[in-house]
Amino acid sequence: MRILVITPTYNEKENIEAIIEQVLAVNPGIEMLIVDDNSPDGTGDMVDRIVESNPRVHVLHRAGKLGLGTAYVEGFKKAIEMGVDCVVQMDADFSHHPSYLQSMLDKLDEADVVIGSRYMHGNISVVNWPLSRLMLSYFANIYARWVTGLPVYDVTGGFKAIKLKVLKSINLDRISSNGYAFQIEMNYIFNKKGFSIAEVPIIFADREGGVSKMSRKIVLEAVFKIWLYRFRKY
Ligand SMILES: Nc1nc2c(ncn2[C@@H]2O[C@H](COP(=O)(O)OP(=O)(O)OP(=O)(O)O)[C@@H](O)[C@H]2O)c(=O)[nH]1
Ligand SMILES: [Mg+2]
Repeated sequence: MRILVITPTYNEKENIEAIIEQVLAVNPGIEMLIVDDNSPDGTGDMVDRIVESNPRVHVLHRAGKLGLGTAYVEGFKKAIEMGVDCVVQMDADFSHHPSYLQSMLDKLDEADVVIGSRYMHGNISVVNWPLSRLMLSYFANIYARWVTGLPVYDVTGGFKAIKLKVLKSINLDRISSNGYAFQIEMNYIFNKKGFSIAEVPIIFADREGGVSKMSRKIVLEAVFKIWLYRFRKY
């Protein structure tokens, strides 16, 4: 199976080399696509150097910080072009640990989409986050589940394995959200199109190096935009 792990980056120079190395070590079928938004810290140049010596690593450079959602959409289009079998969405900062990749890929035998889940069966498996951040995420998740009615424990999580046939069936240009709401919107579309979604438990740890890109704008987008999905044509 040919797997493309897509990782958007913005100022991840402290994590990028290690994450690439550890992801590729999981399984020889894995390739990586880094979507870098012209990170001022030079992450993109570091990735260029890795790409030169490693044919399993690919990169897309964008002109500036255009958001996580559009980075993934460009990555998905590239995955379709490459003709891989599935993609994995993964952050660069080790919150999504490479050690869970294989169990998520294995679970694709049973479902079209697999979410690495922080909140299964009422458990909370998040470590090292300040309580305020955990509360925000936990209640955002309950709220998003309530609004969308999605049968998923971790609706806002960004660690996902997705079969290519799922992405091919979606009009990627119709996706309207960019921050955390992007994760919810994607799940909404998967569910609406009748694809099966499974979850496997992960322990989510706070980022290892670098700084957070969380913003009020991203939270507000999620709070309001998710009401609109049911009225959209996908
Ligand atoms: N290409 C691109 N990547 C982004 C952008 N915003 C965030 N990222 C990357 O997306 C991944 C997840 O970012 P977020 O969860 O939004 O923010 P974060 O900085 O990880 O925040 P924490 O959850 O506190 O770690 C990381 O690998 C970031 O480098 C963006 O606008 N463009
Ligand atoms: Mg993070």
